[in-house]
Amino acid sequence: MKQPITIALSKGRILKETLPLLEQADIRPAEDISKSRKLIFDTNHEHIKLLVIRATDVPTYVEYGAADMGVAGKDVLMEYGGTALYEPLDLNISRCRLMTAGMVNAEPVKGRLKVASKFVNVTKQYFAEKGVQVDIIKLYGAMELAPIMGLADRIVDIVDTGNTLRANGMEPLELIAPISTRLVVGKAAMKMKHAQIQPIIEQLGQAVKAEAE
Ligand code: PRT
Ligand code: MG
Repeated sequence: MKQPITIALSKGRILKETLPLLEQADIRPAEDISKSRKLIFDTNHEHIKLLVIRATDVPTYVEYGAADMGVAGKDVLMEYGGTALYEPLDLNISRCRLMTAGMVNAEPVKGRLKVASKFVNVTKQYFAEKGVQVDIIKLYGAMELAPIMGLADRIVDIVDTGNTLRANGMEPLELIAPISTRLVVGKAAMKMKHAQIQPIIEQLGQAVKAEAE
């Protein structure tokens, strides 16, 4: 009997790009995830189950062993922090950049810089490493609104084409990190379920390579 493996997937845009990679690695959900309200899915392998959860919850499930492996954006993993997860594979999907941004033609800031973001840990670390003192304002969405309304001088957010920033009179300023989606594995799972996990990592690695060609 194979040991059971649970893979936690980030729903939303990452999920759409993850499913074709899983398919190439011969892992297929037993039913159409997009047409279901379920959170747990059987697959074509009796021992493999998929969870479909919020991206920010993926590292938590994997760290505590409630899932053995997971798929999440590097931005989410950086914000989660810690060393509890192995990151054996860059899936090379949902690529984007984590950046600072501000209003075009902004007045020079007097006093401490106010920075709005949902990535408060990453923001804190980035400005601390630069030796810049900032006040960080936690938001849960629509970061672009904060400088327009005078809530913050800068934001830290995901940028892809830059269209969202431009549409709101803003511009990208500094690159914090290039972002892509990663496969993560829990430390306990890697040890206890290595025989089941290693082939999945290898097959996903092949799928990523095939995509790049
Ligand atoms: O919706 P929810 O709050 O649950 O989560 P979410 O919006 O973070 O999830 P989702 O499905 O949007 O996926 C987010 C993950 O996809 C991130 O963690 C990144 O790893 C990755 N990713 C890749 C992106 C983008 N590209 C992206 N463009 N995540 C968000 N965006 C947003 C960005 O926040 C901004 O509003 O798109 C806008 C910028 O895009 P451009 O093209 O206008 O620059
Ligand atoms: Mg979203």
